[in-house]
Amino acid sequence: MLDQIIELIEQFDTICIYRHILPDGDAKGSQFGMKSWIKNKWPDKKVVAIGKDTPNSFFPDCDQESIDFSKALAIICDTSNRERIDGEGWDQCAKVIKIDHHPVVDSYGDLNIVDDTTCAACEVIAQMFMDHHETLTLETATYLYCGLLTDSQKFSIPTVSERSLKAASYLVSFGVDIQKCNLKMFSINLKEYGFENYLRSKVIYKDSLAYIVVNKADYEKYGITYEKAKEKVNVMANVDEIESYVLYTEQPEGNYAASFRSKRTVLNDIAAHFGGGGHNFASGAKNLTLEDIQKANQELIDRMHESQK
Ligand SMILES: [Mn+2]
Repeated sequence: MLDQIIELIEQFDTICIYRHILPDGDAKGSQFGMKSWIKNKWPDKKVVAIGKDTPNSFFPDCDQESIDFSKALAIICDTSNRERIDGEGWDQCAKVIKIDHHPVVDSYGDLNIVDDTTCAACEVIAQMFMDHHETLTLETATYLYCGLLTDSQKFSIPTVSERSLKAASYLVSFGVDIQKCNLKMFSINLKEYGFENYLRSKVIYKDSLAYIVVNKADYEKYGITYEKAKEKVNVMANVDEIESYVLYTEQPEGNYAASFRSKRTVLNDIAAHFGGGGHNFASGAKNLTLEDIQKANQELIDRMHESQK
């Protein structure tokens, strides 16, 4: 598969690399991992990372260059459907490669490399590099490792396999500083720590479901952005009595974004009922009303009852 990517890269002088909106560690890790790999292997090519910058102390900013998209190759990482692609111009590019690990809903690429048995787009990329015996720079390996680390939630979710750990080991063989990556990806400041404690105090339990409804005024009081607040669903993770958990975050324009998580219960079809989607055990939806929240909670409880039968 890497051969096909290499063949396409060699046909173009400009390569635009995209990721999904509201990028997480895997989105940025796969984007900047690919950018750094291409830049190192083909130093004369113009390689641009495209997307709206979000504050992050680790990954670089995107590039602000004018591009003739019609003569460019687009590589789109970690993005299941075209609506979630961050940035413009990809659909004007001469060829499009999709590299992803979400269940297939939209094969928008000319070349689609998707493996939904992996836990990260960074894992898909690392597997290809490993199978191809690529020698990576420390920078490339570090970006990919950071993405794999975040999407696998520190190698703890059901999709983590022997292959994931082999990919991690391959990346680490290029000198990745494991502790530094862990701190860069998971350290929080005191403000966020206070907000997490506030969220924990707001948890509502119903059967094996836990959920939090957080309003704009609540996160703003802690100086937390909507994007950051939305990531905090994991304050309900790793509790024996909680099988499924949801964070409902009020959107700046009103209504709520839902982040659905579970240990072993498939939930992404429930997210789909509310216009969203994602992975089996980690999915999301937007624009839920307070009434939708009640409905979603009931569907989750019913699903857990069904799966216990
Ligand atoms: Mn991902």
